[in-house]
Amino acid sequence: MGQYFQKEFETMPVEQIRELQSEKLVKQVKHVYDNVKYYRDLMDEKGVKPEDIKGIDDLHKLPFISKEDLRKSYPYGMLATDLKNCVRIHSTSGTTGKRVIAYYTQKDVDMWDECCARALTAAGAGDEDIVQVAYGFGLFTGGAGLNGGSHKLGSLTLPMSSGNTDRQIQFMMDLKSTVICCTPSYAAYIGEVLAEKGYKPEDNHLKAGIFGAEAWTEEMRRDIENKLGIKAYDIYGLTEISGPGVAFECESQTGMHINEDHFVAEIINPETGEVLPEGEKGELVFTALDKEAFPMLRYRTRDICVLTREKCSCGRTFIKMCKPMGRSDDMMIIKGVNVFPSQIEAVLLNEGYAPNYQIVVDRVNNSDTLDVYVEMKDSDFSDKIKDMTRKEKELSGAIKTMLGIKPIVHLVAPKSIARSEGKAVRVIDKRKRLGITI
Ligand code: DLL
Repeated sequence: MGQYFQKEFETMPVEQIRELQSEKLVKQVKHVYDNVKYYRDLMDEKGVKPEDIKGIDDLHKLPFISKEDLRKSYPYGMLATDLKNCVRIHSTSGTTGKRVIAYYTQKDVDMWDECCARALTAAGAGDEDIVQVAYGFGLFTGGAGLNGGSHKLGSLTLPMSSGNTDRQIQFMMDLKSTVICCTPSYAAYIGEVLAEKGYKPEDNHLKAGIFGAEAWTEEMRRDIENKLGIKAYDIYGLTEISGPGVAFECESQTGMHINEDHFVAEIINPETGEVLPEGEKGELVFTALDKEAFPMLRYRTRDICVLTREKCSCGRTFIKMCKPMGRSDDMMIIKGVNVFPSQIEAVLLNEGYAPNYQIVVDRVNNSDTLDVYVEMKDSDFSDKIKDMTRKEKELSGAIKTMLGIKPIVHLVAPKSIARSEGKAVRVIDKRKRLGITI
């Protein structure tokens, strides 16, 4: 294979990549300092001026941006250009339910689409392929990103969005899709439904799948590959840094190449902020070098990861990140949605419940489940099943409004949830038994 979408960048000698990054960083810092008051204040507070940043070796001098900063600067505080230059937004949920809104100029969208086209090309796609995009479309970046990448490549693009599995399968079979893009859990589910319908893996025309947005294991990779008869590739990204395609896997399936001509990655100690040497485990931090509208400098992803720069058999020179190994905050990803326990707690309090609750997350038949056990106050406790069921439904609806996903709520007797003497165990993530750590 050895196919590249933009060979000159993807195989650029490491020294040259660093020069390119340095050149871009100097310009980008000036752009941000001049146009984003919020970040200018952070720099001033730290006593750093744009002139202090002469290249990539000075990156560590810049202040970090955290999700909290994005929440504080909501909705326009991080915007670095006139709104009239922006052509699109995408969004993700934030810690207190306040969403992070990312803005894109046309140039930003083009750069992002190219990153996704690189990922598709690395998975063997080209203009003769039929790419079924079964990530969600809308505020989520999954659908739009892979859709844009597939267009850049000239593939025939099926903008299916997620869900409606019968229709997915009908299009996949009738139009002979060759590449599918969706979350790994949805891919596994599609595989199951195909088998239930009596299809064998060789009956479909798929050759590759591009799966990401949530944690998945090597076992799950093998399961999906067997069920669909394909090669399964990982893809990583986050809304703040553009979306999918920040990093992507090549045929060697040994970690994801970070698109280093656009993004600089660092690993830091999440407690101290100190930059760690290559090969050490810590929090992944990204600096976007080319973004015009929403230019993140040293954004703390909270993803725990390791970076390695080894010669790759695919010929790409970009550094590789391992699969994210967990998070340095308490964010969970459930059915592809970012969920913080504090969001659920906020709903409970708002609905008049005491904050005695437990969240149980699991993965059953390759699909995430969310159960919330909520203790009732003596005054609310009723022996009428009808009353209890109604209350459970109401609470489930209120949580769905906040998160976008519907939990099963179980109202339980007063004082029945174990009290803890230390940190309360609010979350039981049973997916850990499957090796899934996010
Ligand atoms: O999930 C972007 C995306 C869409 C990536 C489609 C890949 C495919 P957010 O909703 O902002 O963006 O969530 C970002 O998801 O910080 C990670 O914790 C997690 N994540 C993304 N990709 C992977 C992956 C999209 N391949 C957060 N493996 C990130 C594990 C992933 N976790």
